[in-house]
Amino acid sequence: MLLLNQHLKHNDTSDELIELIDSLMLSCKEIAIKLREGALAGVLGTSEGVNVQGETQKKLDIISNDILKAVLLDNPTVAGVASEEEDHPVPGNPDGKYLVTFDPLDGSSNIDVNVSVGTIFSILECPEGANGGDDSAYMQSGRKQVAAGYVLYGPCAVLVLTTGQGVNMFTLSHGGDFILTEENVQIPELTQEFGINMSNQRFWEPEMQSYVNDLLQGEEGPLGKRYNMRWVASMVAEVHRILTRGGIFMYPWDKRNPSKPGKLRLMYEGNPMSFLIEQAGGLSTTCYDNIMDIQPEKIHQRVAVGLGSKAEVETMLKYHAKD
Ligand code: AFP
Repeated sequence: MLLLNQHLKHNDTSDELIELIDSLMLSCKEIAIKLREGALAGVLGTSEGVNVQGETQKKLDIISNDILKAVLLDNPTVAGVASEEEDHPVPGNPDGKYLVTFDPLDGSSNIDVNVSVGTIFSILECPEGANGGDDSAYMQSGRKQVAAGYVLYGPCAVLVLTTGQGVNMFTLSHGGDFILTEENVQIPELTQEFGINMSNQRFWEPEMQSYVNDLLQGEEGPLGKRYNMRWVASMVAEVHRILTRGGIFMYPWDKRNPSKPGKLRLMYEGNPMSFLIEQAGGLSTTCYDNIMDIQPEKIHQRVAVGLGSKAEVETMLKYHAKD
């Protein structure tokens, strides 16, 4: 039985990074407790607030954000944090080594119906002399991530983590420890399962429409096999399914609002999930560029996402290839 800290030490993770991951997990355990209590703790439902993206905030979005902020900003390694629920980054220790971006409770529209949600995080180094309260400090491509992961709050709470040396899964025990349960996770190259919100079909680019039409044609179509479809509407649950049994997940560009290329956010959804997927042997793309190669311009920047099993993502990319 290997505890998270022991695993990180075995892999020569620096003491500072271990300390930071410890704080992140302390926050996630608190969030897990709040989620478990649900209606008993009066935490379900919608708050009065709207976040910077104009989305209604759930009470638990705010509670989770407050927990993460308080614990992380108390950690001397943290120079600043940027969250989905904060308009601007919040500075921490001016001498701190790391910046943390996070989506405190991804999939929160699912809370009231008791479906899996998760906390997604990405860790970057704070550039020399930069201020963790300035957007500019965070404008680093996904390739610069030091570590990334998520905690999925499902029937059990699972941490999925990469520090750039593969992907490992840790299950939260009754005693409050994250214990290594899956080592060096690898995504199967091929799949017969896809996830996309089909209700947006008419807004997609013709290339994506054509790819999904072919998926739906199954064994009679050009792809020659029957596909199944899953859509949880919590990205953490979709990525977890893909890491566990393969598949392709897409939240593509759509024309509903040209200023929002896709629904998902680059800094705390696209980049950390792409880091995990690539480390597990998969691919993650906007359909045109590798997500982790994008040079960010805004903290809350949106990005089109297509990720999962390598061969399947490559097939999707062929539909988008410009001659
Ligand atoms: P919420 O956190 O607002 O529930 O959004 C979840 C999410 O960002 C991502 O986790 C899902 O994959 C996606 O949005 C679901 O989007 P649809 O509501 O269009 O299905």
